[in-house]
Amino acid sequence: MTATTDGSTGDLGSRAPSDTGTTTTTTTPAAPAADGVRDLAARAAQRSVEHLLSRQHDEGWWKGDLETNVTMDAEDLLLREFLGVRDEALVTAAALHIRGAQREDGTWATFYGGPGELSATIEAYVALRLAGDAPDEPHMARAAAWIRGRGGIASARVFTRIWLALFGWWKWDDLPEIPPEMVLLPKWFPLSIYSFGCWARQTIVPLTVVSAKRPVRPAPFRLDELHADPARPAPPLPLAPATTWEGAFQRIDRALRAYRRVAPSWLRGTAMKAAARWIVERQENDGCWGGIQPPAVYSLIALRLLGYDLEHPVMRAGLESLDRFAVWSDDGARMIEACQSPVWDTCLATIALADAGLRPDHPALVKAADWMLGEEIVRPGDWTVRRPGLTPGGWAFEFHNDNYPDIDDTAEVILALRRVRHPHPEQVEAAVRRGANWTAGMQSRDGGWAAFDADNTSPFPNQLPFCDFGEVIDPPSADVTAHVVEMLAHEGKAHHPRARRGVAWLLAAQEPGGSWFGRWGVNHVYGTGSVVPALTAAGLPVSHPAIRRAAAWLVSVQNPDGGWGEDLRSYREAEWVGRGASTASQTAWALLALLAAGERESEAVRRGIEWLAATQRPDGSWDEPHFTGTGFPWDFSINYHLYRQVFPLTALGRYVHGEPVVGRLGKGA
Ligand code: R19
Repeated sequence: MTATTDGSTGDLGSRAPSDTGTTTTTTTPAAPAADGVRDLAARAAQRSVEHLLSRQHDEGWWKGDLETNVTMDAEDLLLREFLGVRDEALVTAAALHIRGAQREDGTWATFYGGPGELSATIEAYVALRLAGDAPDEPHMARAAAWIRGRGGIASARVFTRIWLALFGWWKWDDLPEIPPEMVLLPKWFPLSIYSFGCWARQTIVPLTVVSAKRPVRPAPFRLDELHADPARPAPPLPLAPATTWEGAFQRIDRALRAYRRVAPSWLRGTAMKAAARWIVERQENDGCWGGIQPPAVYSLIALRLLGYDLEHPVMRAGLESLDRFAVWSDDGARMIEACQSPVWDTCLATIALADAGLRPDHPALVKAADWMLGEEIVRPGDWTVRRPGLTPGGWAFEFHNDNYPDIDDTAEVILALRRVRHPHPEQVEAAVRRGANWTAGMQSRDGGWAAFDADNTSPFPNQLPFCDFGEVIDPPSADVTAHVVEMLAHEGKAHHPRARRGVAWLLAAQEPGGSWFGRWGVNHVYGTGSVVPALTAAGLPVSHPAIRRAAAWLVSVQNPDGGWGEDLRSYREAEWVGRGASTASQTAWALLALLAAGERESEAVRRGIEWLAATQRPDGSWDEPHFTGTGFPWDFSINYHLYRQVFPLTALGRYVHGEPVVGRLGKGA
């Protein structure tokens, strides 16, 4: 650990509050009455800075655990069982984690405090049976009874039923078709693999092979207890009218089943070879696929079915990479991360520390900048399908994901690099220029920005009966568009037509209540916390009606305790929008918006700051059991363990020192 704090308060106070006015937002000097709160905030920020510095890795990066749900752990065990590489120590450690996450009613949820979730509960139950837990043990019997009450395996998502089909616990015939010939469709064709979001594409390509091969490994036990009524199978669902999309796609699925029996073997063979090539070409140099766990597990199964043995370098590297998604805790439990967030955590931590007043040439910031510079991706990826002429230059979220740099990370890394005074400014300048240019070029036709692709907005993938879980396309979102607009503004490009179209996109996306939807964070508090600072950085006056409505909305949903929180149920039920138990990260997002909106002296901000100070632990950290990150709205939620540290620090820093100055360390500074 670097822990390069020099321990002096001077470090934090290097920017006097009086010189922190920005070129685009007004910051009022602290009123005398607020001085007590300012001192409180400054002390909380100081403790937080020290905590964050102590958690920087020697190589310059930060990485908090990325906690999701037990389907990751269950699928890891199922994969090893399927491939025949079961390891007793791993099974024991994973089972310990899975058992620890079960709730009183026998279920597993997919986020803290969430309702029992059928597919997760089935997968966790099966994993525990693999680990040797017997069906008549009370915790297992409770789970099985609950599963049966919800319709049993037949009611689970497609992914879960595929896992079960691999062991003969479900029939392949009762799964939607997903033909490998899809891989051969031209890039412009509806339902080409490039019409899917990159995470779905990387998952679906290997799954086409798996579903064509329909492998069944003999199961080590039966799972009769998970069927609602084994004697009476559920009647087939009636077809929707052929004139509806749903009905049309149901008929396509039927046609594909018929096709399966007559598919010319040369075509199938060609398609599977193309799929294998596509998969192998996309393996990252550390052995993983796309830096995320789901494509890796299915790619390993697909390649195994295509004849790759376990000793093949591709398979060995793939299996070894899976071990790096494991987080071990002191009690011997092993949790699998869906994905790892070092680039995201590092740029957010850099911004937090800089906005808290850490000297721009502080060794910790220079080290972080050096590490980020080394992570720049300068080779083309799958995004070139939609933007063939664009020069590469961007950042991914993970350690290894060169094929899929993302727009969100690239924008935030640029915002972070610009806050550091680097000994080689020309290096920073060149990387930032490439990144800003690439990001601008990834704008979608409608003026917004998505996470990984441009114009990934086809309505067809969502209609496939196969796609019943999460998001399968990557359309522009308010949070990513906001981060890009903020970055372009800080690069002095607020008047560039692309930035102006981005601003117009954001203004049009504001909800009637004044908030913005949060695609990659929970939920409207995240959207609004992202958009307001972007709009003011882009030059909108704080008196603009959109900013006023946003600020009023935030004030209206502040909790009586002074914090903000938004329950994940907000993705489903309108009455939860903006409502939920206060959390550190969500309180910080609301404060970032209110501070950008010129509300520094307001009662709402003062109470929010006091909430952050009061809930901080003595070591400078915050606790946050609630999941405030979003993988897919409602279906896949993330607890980013560093969010609770970086966002409160950013908010406290901006409260004490004012808004970041646009282009402060920009060109030549
Ligand atoms: C902002 C930065 N971001 C824009 C990047 C956030 C990355 C979040 C982590 C993603 O991890 C994943 C991705 C995909 C899956 C899936 C999955 C679901 C459906 C299909 Br079809 C394919 C895959 C399951 O778990 C995942 C985790 C914050």
